[in-house]
Amino acid sequence: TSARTAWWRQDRFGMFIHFGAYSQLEGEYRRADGTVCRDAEWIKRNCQIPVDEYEDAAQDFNPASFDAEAIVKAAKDAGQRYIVITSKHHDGYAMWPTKQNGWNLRDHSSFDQRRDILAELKSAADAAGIKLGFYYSIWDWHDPDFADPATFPRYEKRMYAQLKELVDNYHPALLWFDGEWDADDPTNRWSAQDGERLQTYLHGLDPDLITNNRVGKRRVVDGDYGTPEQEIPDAPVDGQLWESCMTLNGHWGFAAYDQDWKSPTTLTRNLLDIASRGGNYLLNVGPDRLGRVPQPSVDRLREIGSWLRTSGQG
Ligand code: FUL
Repeated sequence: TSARTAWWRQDRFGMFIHFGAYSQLEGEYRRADGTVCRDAEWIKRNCQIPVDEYEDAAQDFNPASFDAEAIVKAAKDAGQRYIVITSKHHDGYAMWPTKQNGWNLRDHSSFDQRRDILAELKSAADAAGIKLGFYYSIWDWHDPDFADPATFPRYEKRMYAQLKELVDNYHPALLWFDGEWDADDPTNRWSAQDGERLQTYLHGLDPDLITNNRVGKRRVVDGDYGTPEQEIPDAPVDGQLWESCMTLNGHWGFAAYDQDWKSPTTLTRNLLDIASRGGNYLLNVGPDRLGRVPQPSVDRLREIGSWLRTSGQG
């Protein structure tokens, strides 16, 4: 275990935030024939929303109520010590004013053009002594150069440029990669070597940057830690560091119809269970179209925090 991961190993408990253009739909896509298809951050693909319709929805996206200080406070009250927010999910929509394309919250939305939610979150987190990291999907459904092996190098160049923007402009402590798997997409050819090259590049930009294993092929040697999803492994694999990421209800992105919230008892037990096995716990919130964290999420975070405080762990 290296010095690089020292803070992360100590922090143990973090907040995941899934927020993007999909949040505008709040989990529901109404087709022209009146039928409704439901999903969260996967809604574009799983409900087969045509590109122009998805782009139209993003044009209306106006998360005016996004409140970085309130989010950081909710994390802090819960006993969470780091935050990882989606800077770009599989839909390719960038949540910062990237210069690599126009498919981003600054150039393709109804949001106040002076605002930058990643910058807001960074300064609120810094002020509270909370570390900030960014989720970044390698898989991209929107960029036309992604799916064709002949043009993939052009996509990859833009991806490197986007990551440089993120590192240089926001100084994240961690990058949480995703979407490296083959899924059912034969054009998704991200290889172990691609991952190693990216990792080397990132450490050239900032040697302290922590990355998860999805930067490569989820091998023990890929990135700094393993990423079990919605599960608590019995034991660490080969002594590898690990972090279980989990949802508070059944979805990562906001889904208005999903009111199936886990109980504070379950959530607190999960934290203890994970910590006792030497892992980290990354617990997700999905803000609504206006950028507000759902009240049931805030309530549960507060309950976990109050348990930690009364039991002397906080
Ligand atoms: C998965 C993604 O496909 C989900 O949308 C979510 O981001 C989860 C944390 O990782 O692989």
